[in-house]
Amino acid sequence: MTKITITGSQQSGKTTLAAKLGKKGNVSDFTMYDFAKGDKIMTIIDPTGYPDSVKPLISSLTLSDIAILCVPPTGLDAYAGECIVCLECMGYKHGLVLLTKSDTTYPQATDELKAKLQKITKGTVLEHWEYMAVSTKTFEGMEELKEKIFSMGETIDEEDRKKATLPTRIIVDQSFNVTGIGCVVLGVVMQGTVNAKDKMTAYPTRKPLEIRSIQMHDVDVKTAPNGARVGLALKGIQSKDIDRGHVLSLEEMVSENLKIKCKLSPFSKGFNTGSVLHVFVGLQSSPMRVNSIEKNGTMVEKASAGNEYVLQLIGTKEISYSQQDRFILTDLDEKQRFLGFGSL
Ligand SMILES: Nc1nc2c(ncn2[C@@H]2O[C@H](COP(=O)(O)OP(=O)(O)OP(=O)(O)O)[C@@H](O)[C@H]2O)c(=O)[nH]1
Ligand SMILES: [Mg+2]
Repeated sequence: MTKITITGSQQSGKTTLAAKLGKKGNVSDFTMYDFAKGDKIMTIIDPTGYPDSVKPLISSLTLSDIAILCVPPTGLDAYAGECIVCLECMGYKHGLVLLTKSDTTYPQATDELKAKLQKITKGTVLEHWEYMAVSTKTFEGMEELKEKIFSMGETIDEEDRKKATLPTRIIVDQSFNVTGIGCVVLGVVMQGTVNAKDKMTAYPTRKPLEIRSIQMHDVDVKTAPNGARVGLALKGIQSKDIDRGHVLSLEEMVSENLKIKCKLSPFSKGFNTGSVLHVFVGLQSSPMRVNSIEKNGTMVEKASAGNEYVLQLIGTKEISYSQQDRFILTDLDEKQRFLGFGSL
């Protein structure tokens, strides 16, 4: 079960591509498209609320395994540049660069664009991503693209199997009430395995619950592995008490404030003590004030591009996280909004 986020330049054919790959399903500030044929199942996410907001981009990528960066013959725009910084901050492992609208250009120009992009992305997570030329008009490259996604999906499933015995964590992206069933949530098993009758807790609210039943792509199952997109009917909790971003887990840390080690992107403007950042973890986010910045044990006033610091951040909203989570730091007032990332 492969989950893919489509990012890239504006008007590069992202939405057209998503609609060609799957059937339109759930719509919010990101739109899901589903494809299922035998055991080949994929969900394609189009973060339509981006670039207005960075949240749908981070959320879609968090819920996915593969990122696709679409670049049309006209090249990268500022938003595709920002998507690259985002992928770099997230340490995104699997992805593809698609040279879209190939029907409107020539093979030589496509090769030149590829060489240019490879130069720009050298030293980033995109460095070893494969390039493919596609057209949703002539269908050039579309079959190869699907095959590529499924073969990458097999590698990812293999990696997921290794994480199946870790403590179960599920990120919720939707919750609603179904008459006669009660609270139902949709989300992704990020780690471990979920079974019917499991007792878990919703974080950051710390509300206990029980898994009543599980569905994967509308089919009832008793258990769902790491990597699966699931629908869960829950017992002991009401849909008003659980929301997008909540984590179902056995144990998470919960706090309003954070002390994290962080690395700033070379493409950020940096920030000062007293600045207000928007910190993302999973599908949660919180505005936080920079209380202190420490560099090699010494307090400093400013954090600058490319460097590492220890930050003390003060927030007013509880967020939940665990030891291995990555925090994404953003400044929503800047043109390029991604500042860097942090860890505990
Ligand atoms: N010639 C050609 N046109 C395409 C192709 N794919 C998309 N288009 C056209 O390009 C325009 C933009 O397509 P969208 O799919 O909306 O692109 P998008 O990246 O989702 O656009 P935004 O969400 O606004 O950034 C539309 O007019 C499409 O019909 C293609 O492969 N070839
Ligand atoms: Mg679009």
